[in-house]
Amino acid sequence: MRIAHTSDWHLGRSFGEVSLRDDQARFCDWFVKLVGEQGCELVVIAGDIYDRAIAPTESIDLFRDTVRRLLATRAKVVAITGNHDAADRVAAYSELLDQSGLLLRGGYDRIGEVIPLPASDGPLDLVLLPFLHPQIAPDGFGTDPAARDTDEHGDSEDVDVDVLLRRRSRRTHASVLTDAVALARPGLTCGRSLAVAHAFVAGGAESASERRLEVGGTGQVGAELFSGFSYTALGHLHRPQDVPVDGGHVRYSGTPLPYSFSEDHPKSVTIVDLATDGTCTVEQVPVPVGRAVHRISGTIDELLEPGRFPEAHNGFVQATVTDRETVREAKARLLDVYPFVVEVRLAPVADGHGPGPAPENIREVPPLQAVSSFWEAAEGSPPTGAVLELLTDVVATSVQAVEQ
Ligand SMILES: [Mn+2]
Repeated sequence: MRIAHTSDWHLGRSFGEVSLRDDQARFCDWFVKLVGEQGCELVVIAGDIYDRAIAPTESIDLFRDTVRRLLATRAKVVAITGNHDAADRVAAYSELLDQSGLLLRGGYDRIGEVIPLPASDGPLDLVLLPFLHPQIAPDGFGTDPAARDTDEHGDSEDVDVDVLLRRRSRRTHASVLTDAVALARPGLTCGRSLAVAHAFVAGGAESASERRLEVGGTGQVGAELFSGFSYTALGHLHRPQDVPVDGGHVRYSGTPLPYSFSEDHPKSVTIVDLATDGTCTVEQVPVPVGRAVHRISGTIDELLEPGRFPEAHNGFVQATVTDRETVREAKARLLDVYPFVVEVRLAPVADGHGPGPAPENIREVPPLQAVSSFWEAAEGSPPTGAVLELLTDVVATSVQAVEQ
């Protein structure tokens, strides 16, 4: 059977001040066509359907119309919620939607469920693992049983509030997801299985635009959690990539469009051919719509020179302006050449005469030298000529005023 795997649509997102509505709609058009042309039986959207918990109505409309058109190609659609989605809103009607061919899951309600999916070439066991927030897990979920026994001192009938709170605070993304997978495993019967999850699996490469699950790596889960599933369709990381694991194929499809300047890699969706014995082949299909991201750097004259950065004219641009003098209206001027310049950074290049080593005691630095160092750090070169005269004057006057 053939599966189209995608994730992190982030419908409703903007790039800087530029709305991505039209690009996202164009992606959806292209994707529906691809699914039809490729004869995909199943479409997988692995979380972060929307960018925000309260999605704009135009994004909700776009998702509904896209799903309707996907179902019209006779594919089934499975989607889970990610950390950006409000699980209880997005998955509110999941029971009713099952009848339509859209299997949508969010939150803890249906964890442990294995959905038997009859494909044209045989059965498939489907396990949907939406993003699970550890702190809202049901009691007893995601808690190490050994720790639970110590907490309770053998008395499981009467657990006090402190114990419950302690237990709750000990939960992690790994612990709740481990429990979720463990609940589902006994239901796997047919030898071909697909897991869909939204998580930061250890070994994956991050971009700048994923909202961190936790600080300091505790949000990560081990890839071995998914070993034994024929294919694991992941969402969360925005770069398309395989995650190495023994016994199975674990993969991030990445986003359909770049959502930060760190995402200068080509965007794609993944087409998976999953054989009845569970072996799979994977093809990355480039997404032909949307704007690429470009980081360009130079003096304002270099940046404005026609044909200097031709590939950047149509893309989202982060421009670093390296002039040592102040550049006025940099963004407005750059907009003439790069209509989608989103970010302008002023980073004057120093001329090699650095401010010298930091003094041991800042109070020993003569005031004029301190001001000159600051000027050089801000402007890229030490003050000279009229500027130096003016600064000398101002410093002398100020010193006099302080001493009086
Ligand atoms: Mn995301």
